[in-house]
Amino acid sequence: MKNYHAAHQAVPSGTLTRRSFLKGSAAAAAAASTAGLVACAPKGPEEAAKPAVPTLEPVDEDVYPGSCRSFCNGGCSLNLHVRDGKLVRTSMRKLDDPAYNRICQKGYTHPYRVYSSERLTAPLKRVGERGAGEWEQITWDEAIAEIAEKWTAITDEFGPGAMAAGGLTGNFGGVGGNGTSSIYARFKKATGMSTLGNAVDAATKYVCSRMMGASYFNTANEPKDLANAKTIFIWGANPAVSQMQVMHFITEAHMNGANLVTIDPLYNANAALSDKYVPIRSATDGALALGMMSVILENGWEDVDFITNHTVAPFLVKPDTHKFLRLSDLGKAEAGSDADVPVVMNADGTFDTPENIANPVIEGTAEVDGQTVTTAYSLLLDRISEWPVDKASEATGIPAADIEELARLYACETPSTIHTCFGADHYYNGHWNYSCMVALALITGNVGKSGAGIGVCNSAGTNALNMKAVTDVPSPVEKTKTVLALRLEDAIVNRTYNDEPMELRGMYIACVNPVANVADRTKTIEAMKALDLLVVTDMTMSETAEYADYVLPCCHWFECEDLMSMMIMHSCLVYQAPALEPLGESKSDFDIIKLLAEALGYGEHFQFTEKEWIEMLLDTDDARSMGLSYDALKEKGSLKRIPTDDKPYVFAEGGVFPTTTKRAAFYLEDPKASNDYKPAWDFDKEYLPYWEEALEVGVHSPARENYPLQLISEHSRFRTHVQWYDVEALLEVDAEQYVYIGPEDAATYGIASGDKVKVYNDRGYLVAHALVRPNNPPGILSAVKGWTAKQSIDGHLSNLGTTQSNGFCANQPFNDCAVAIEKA
Ligand SMILES: Nc1nc2c(c(=O)[nH]1)N[C@H]1C(S)=C(S)[C@@H](COP(=O)(O)OP(=O)(O)OC[C@H]3O[C@@H](n4cnc5c(=O)[nH]c(N)nc54)[C@H](O)[C@@H]3O)O[C@H]1N2
Ligand SMILES: Nc1nc2c(c(=O)[nH]1)N[C@H]1C(S)=C(S)[C@@H](COP(=O)(O)OP(=O)(O)OC[C@H]3O[C@@H](n4cnc5c(=O)[nH]c(N)nc54)[C@H](O)[C@@H]3O)O[C@H]1N2
Ligand SMILES: [Mo]
Repeated sequence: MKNYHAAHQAVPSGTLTRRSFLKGSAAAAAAASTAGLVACAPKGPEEAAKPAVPTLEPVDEDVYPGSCRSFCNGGCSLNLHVRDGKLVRTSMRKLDDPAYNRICQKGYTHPYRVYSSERLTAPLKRVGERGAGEWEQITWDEAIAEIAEKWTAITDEFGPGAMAAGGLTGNFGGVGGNGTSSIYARFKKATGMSTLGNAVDAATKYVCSRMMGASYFNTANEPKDLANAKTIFIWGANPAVSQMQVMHFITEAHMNGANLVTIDPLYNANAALSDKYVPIRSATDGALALGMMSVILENGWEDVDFITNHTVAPFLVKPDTHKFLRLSDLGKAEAGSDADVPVVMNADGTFDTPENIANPVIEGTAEVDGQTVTTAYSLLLDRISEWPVDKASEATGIPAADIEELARLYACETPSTIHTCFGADHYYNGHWNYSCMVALALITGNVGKSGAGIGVCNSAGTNALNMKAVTDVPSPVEKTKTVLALRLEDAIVNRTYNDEPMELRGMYIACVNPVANVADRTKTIEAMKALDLLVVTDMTMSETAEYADYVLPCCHWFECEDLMSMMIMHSCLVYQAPALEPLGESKSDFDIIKLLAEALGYGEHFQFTEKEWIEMLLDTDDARSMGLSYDALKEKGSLKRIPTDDKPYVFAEGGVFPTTTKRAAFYLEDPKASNDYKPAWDFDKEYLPYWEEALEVGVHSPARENYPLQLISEHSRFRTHVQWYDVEALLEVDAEQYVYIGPEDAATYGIASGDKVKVYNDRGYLVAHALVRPNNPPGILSAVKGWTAKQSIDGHLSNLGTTQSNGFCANQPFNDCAVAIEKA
């Protein structure tokens, strides 16, 4: 194994003083101007007479369609250029929708990954202590037989749920990867395994779906629809890094006159491009949205028609149960029946269903059966009235006049889009932040139309895929269990979950790397060590594989056939041809699952080829109507899967939401937690948009006493999480992980660029070189995640995060992380 730690220490880092920088830049400028002169000099006759550059002999190469499958959400289509069976380069392959034709530096550097010296080429069995790095090479037959024997011993004693399956961003392929339509999903059902619930990015999706009724990642319009926005708020996202394909549309919209605002505690590339940068105090986004709503209502900028006809505003809330008044309360339907819909009130005080009352009352109360019912909108107005602009200003650190201007822009210069991802999500109060932001979108009618929206798009909009391929298999359990990654210590070490005994004895891990990514890494490692059986399938020796009993080598994405179907940044299905032979003895995940299924006694349910799997998935009327077939995909490489011609997909178009009432809900009559882990749930905070401070980094947090600084994790421009860590070309431009610190904090703590610093709290530490940069305001450190322990000087970024999470939402609060810093 290579040790990049040694390599990067040789790189002179952060030693640039202002003086040497000036000297260097003067020299560079001189060189540039000389070069410029040469290039621009008029050509003399001799120059002009020179023969043209000789044309190159055409090379004999095959070009296959490929799909980049990590979950950066890009889902790019690639051409794989293969000579003599070797991948020599990758290039952009045109997508079926040309609006999305672009790839990134990661897509261009795959040959480095395919032929990385880090690739695993044979099955390995642990021979030393867990994590000691002592392995014996074994055959596939031995590996599968031994794993199956140990697996069966566990499930025979403790039941099918004692084995759990993990998967996340490694490969979102819909055939052999971790996509919802993959053979892995069928395997989980067939075996009755538990699922390792990753608890990442949970707040945004949970709130957007509970308020607007969509599934995971599916409440924004198709990215190219950003062209139709008049105002775009980049609010809790870093598209310049983490949604690179979308950044193109944001930039283009801005060049065509759209207002662009970035709301972020850190100054970054999005902020530099924007008309207005709003440095917000971390995790106070909910308070900002509430303050903006106050301003909007004071000025009458709300969209009354949208509120009345497309939200729950006119529904009447019963004080005792928090539920809506329904036909059954009026004796006109059987309680709980489909006909028992919420009623609204007419100006004359009568009640009926919304279809029968054209302009229902949205504000006020009424007496029904001796109790006072209140419209949901009045309850929202009460909540907003708790947040006058001055209070919001105090909470967020944003001047009141700026909040007023943000409110005006967002509500008046419409349609407005909130481009968000997980910036305000990765906090204990993440879902409350988003509950207020979604309410803001709803009261201004900035959802359900072109140029508007909030959330992340999966461009799903269709039922193109036949999920029977996944679900049509018997399961030994009634319902599979989910074990939150946040609760591994409970489940594995303490053997309790939800205050009940729990037996989680083994794990099968593919496409995920919990040791590197789950908060509080020390606890994750303890949990991995306490398992009876840990099997990891990966391309390289991940930090989780280091603790495994068996490591199975999977092939690279281009060495097997697949279909990328879960797309966020474009609208196409992307085909992967099996362009290369699997390296060494590596096998596709598809084949590995089939081998395991066979050995565990489920083989009869896994008798498919990749081609047959894709054909099963595309066996739907939607797919046929859009011409989606295996042969067409193979020929073109990608096919559009949105039946809207050239019109971009718009979520909840016309204000028709995929909820039972078809309305968006800023009031929830029956708030449900995102998970079944039941610590004390506080329902009072869940009915209406709500905000309170973050757990550790809130200004009043007790954690601040010992740990006065916040640590924000940045995602890497050059990696998707850990993937691409072994690409030498990228390591040349991105040689090490820094701790970024603002000039004020650097002065306070006596830290200069290039100093080795230790960032720490009770949970652990990270040692890295500091880089002083003005992007970081006082009180906020940041570091890019995705660097492996071996690439770090000492410690790990994931040592620092807390697993204390909001019970209702169960998201990992990566940025709700209080730390201190000192020179190491
Ligand atoms: N401190 C901190 N921690 C964080 C975050 C943060 O901001 N700060 N962000 C969090 C977020 S948002 C996320 S989504 C998670 C991501 O966490 P993970 O999904 O665990 O990310 P990776 O470490 O890249 O792990 C993916 C693994 O899949 C492997 N892999 C790739 N392709 C294949 C394949 O075809 N087959 C198999 N079997 N394996 C494959 C890769 O080699 C890699 O080891 O991290 C979270 N962790
Ligand atoms: N190149 C690349 N692309 C990726 C990934 C990757 O690792 N590399 N990971 C993928 C994955 S799994 C995910 S989840 C997405 C993540 O996509 P994003 O959510 O866009 O993730 P980040 O790049 O961390 O950007 C979050 C932004 O929110 C800001 N922020 C932090 N705290 C707050 C806050 O309290 N309020 C506000 N308003 N802003 C805040 C941060 O400074 C940062 O600029 O990216 C995906 N795309
Ligand atoms: Mo993520």
